[in-house]
Amino acid sequence: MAATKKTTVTAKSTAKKTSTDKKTTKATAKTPAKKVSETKAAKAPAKKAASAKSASKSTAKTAAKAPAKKAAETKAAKAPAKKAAPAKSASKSTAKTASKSTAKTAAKAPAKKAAETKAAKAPAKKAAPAKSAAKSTAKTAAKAPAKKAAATKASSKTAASKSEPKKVRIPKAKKPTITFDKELFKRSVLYNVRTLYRKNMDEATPQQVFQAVSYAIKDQIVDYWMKTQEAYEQKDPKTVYYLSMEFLMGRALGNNMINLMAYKDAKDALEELGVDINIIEDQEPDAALGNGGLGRLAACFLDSLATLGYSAYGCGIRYRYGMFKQEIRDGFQVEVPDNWLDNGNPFELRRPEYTKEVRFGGYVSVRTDENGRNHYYQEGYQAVKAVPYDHPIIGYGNGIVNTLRIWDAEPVDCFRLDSFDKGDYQKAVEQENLARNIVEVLYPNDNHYAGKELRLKQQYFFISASVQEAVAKYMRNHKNIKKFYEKVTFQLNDTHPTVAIAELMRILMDEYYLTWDEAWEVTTKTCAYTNHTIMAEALEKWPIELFSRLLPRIYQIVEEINRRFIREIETRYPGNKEKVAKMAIVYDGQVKMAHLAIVAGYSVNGVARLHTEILKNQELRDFYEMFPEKFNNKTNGITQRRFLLHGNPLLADWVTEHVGDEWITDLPQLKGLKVYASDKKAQAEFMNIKYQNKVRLAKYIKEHNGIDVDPRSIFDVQVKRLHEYKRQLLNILHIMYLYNEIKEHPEMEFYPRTFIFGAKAAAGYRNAKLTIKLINSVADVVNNDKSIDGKIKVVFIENYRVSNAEIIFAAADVSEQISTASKEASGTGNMKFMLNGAVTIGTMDGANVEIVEEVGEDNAFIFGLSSDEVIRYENFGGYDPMEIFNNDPDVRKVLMQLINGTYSEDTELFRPLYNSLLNTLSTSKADTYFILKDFKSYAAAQKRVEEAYIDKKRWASMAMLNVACSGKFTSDRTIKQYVDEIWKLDHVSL
Ligand code: NBG
Repeated sequence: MAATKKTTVTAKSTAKKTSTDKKTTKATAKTPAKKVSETKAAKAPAKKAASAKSASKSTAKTAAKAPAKKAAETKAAKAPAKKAAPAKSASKSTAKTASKSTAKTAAKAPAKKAAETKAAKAPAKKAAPAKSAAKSTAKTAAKAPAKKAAATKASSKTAASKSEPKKVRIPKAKKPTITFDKELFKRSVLYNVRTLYRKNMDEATPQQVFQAVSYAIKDQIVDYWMKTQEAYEQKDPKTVYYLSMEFLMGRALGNNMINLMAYKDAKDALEELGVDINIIEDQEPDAALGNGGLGRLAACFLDSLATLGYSAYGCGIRYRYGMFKQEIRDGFQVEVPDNWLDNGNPFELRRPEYTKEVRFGGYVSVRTDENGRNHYYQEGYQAVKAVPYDHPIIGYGNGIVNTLRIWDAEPVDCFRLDSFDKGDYQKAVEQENLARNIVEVLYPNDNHYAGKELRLKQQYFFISASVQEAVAKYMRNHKNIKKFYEKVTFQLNDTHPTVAIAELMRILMDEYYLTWDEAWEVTTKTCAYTNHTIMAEALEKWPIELFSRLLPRIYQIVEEINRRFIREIETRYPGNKEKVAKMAIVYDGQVKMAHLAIVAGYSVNGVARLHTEILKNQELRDFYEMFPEKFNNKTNGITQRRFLLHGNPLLADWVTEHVGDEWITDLPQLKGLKVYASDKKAQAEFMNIKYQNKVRLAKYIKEHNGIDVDPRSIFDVQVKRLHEYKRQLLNILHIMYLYNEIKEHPEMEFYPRTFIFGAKAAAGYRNAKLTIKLINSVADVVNNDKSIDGKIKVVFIENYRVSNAEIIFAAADVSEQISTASKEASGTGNMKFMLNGAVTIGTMDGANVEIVEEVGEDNAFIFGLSSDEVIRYENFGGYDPMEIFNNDPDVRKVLMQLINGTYSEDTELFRPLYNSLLNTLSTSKADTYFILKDFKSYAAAQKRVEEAYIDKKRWASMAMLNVACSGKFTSDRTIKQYVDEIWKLDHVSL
């Protein structure tokens, strides 16, 4: 049956319309010829192509690059053997060259080289950090506890099986498939500095050296990238497209070197060139194309997919400005644009040959063919060109290089004034503006739906391009579009990419002429949905008016999906109007994206066990009742390659010395550390490493905040997005309370503490921004009060992001995970802290529940209402914060200090926070997040933290057990579960 009989969107004359297909072909065919820069890019050697665009920006820095073409040619001629190979034959010669150069190095190599080559041949586990593997002490150490480890195995097994119904086996890399040529790398760096900047090493700025180093690394990546794609062509594995508005990648250089197993070699090489690798890494701006956990999860997933050897694309948007740069002025957050592409991006590759056209607005016209089938055409639309940029995603030590493909927008046609009549002129300007605006900036909202028109445009823009390309790629190698789902699966990262469902239906019906039922079968076997929140304000609901105006054909399809779904509800629950009202996709003037994703998705998953249970029993109860088989849990995870191996090299080496290096790709190996938790020597070593990391962070804080902190104090850290439900306010109110206590009882025992915060607030989120100001105001008072003898320090780290997070996690003693129970879907920071040996103080929320289950209640500090209690209060009432205010003098004192000038001369400044807790204005519910309710139990838990810390042995043991028990929380485990239970991908090795 054809899509819909009823054309709800104005169907105007169809006479003018030729075929849609023709138009697309024409547009694409025109494209390359016109774009000068594209042609240039295409001609330039691979490496240059990427920077072609930025190189053309003539700044002083790039002046040296200016004669790009010539430079490139000369370079090719002079370049070291490997590079000289002409671009075309490069792929063929890759294998040869690679093995040749290894052989050559080995032949030349004196003792040290030989050892490296040997290491390279040895099984993955030995090769990793060549140095430490070679240390015989390491070996003995690794062997020693083996027996003991076996003893603890039984008990740990039970713990694991409690939380993990199915044991996840992660395939191990059999042998290292990659080599890194250090000498070639050095030559390449020197060469790049010369050709890019006409400088010698000693003249180049750190930024220039960073560029040169990155291009040298990219050279070594490209061979593997091509080999991987060749292997995928041959083996034709099923591919997952991870569709996400956000990829919070952070920096690429260090991570790429780590995953090439080249970090230590590169570090030595740079040292030999007189350069400190840390300074070079610090030159790279974070790719902050995400807000928080959701975007960082996507980045960790890409790392794991490549490491485990699965064919995967990340698909997203190449925002010109990612997450804003946060500056703190006078204690307030100020948002500064983050021009992350300013110096060009050495790792990206522009791929104009995969350009797609995306259409907005206009109207749909219908034409019936001779067989009586309706055909739908979008007309009078505005179009924009989607041009992909590819970023390599390197698997750890296995030679697999997947792709993160992010789309840039360009105007469809170049501006040719002469050929435009008035109407065309107007349209051309509008299309130019559309292209300029659409990818301009990431909306800085975390867990919050803002309903902006441009946001919906962004969503459809990258989804249409990604789905078009996925279909086109499939059709290049397969004949039968009806079997698309056998080779392709789309994972929708939250509801943001949900238009993919209707877009796939559109392509299948309008371009491949499948019937509705055929298209529906393919679509519902292709799309799967992950829910990341139950926060009501985060749910995406688009007004019909906006949705249908912007995406007329897509809206028709959504309406038809809705019509059929309502019929299904009515069959199942005859006469039950309430069900329809609650479950319909289009209702009350709104398009509900979560409902669409659930109805069309073959899988619906939450991101931690508790969260999934809440979805099934509360938020999505009706849907669970109707489609129980779709619901499943995938507890989040994080990549240990970035958050331990790269972020905490001291601990990483220590761990390797004790349990070998298999943990890098098999994190549960860390359980071998359990036997050391009570070993005096190991405890001392471990705590010394923590101390070194605290010194490193203290130095960072001194440099960036000008505050002196004592690395011997307890580092108590809360870093995450600022949101009321995450309750940074609870933390700072408690600090105010402690400060009062110390002032009132100067003689009281108090172990010095440094409270560290880091958080960005959404630009328009008043209470969140005010909380930042409050933290800084308390810091001002407390840090400068000589009378408390430095017992408390409060630090707000400016511009919290992935790169400084790595340093912060490594240095933390205490991990603050204090969200209102039921509100934090999972959390992933909690896992990064745990992996780095911080002990959690937290509520039974999100993945905290599973963390406590792994590490044991004795090794965490749990407090506060349970999720059931919170939900009960929410549904049935019974909580009045005023009662606590009236009866608890400590709480009352702290709250009064918000409005009595203690922390601000302007006594009205913090009034909104005060009001949010007590609702003196009766405008909204008081203390929505149960801060006062949990205050006392939080304070008691903090007291227990202090007692535990004073007992050095106990603390060391707790911290070490946290590391030892963190194995479950690797994103490798999460991805393996997605692969086995949802996506059913085929494993590929090179
Ligand atoms: C966030 C949750 C976190 C969770 C991440 C990743 C959104 C909408 N959700 O608890 O708040 O860890 O997703 O799943 O950003």
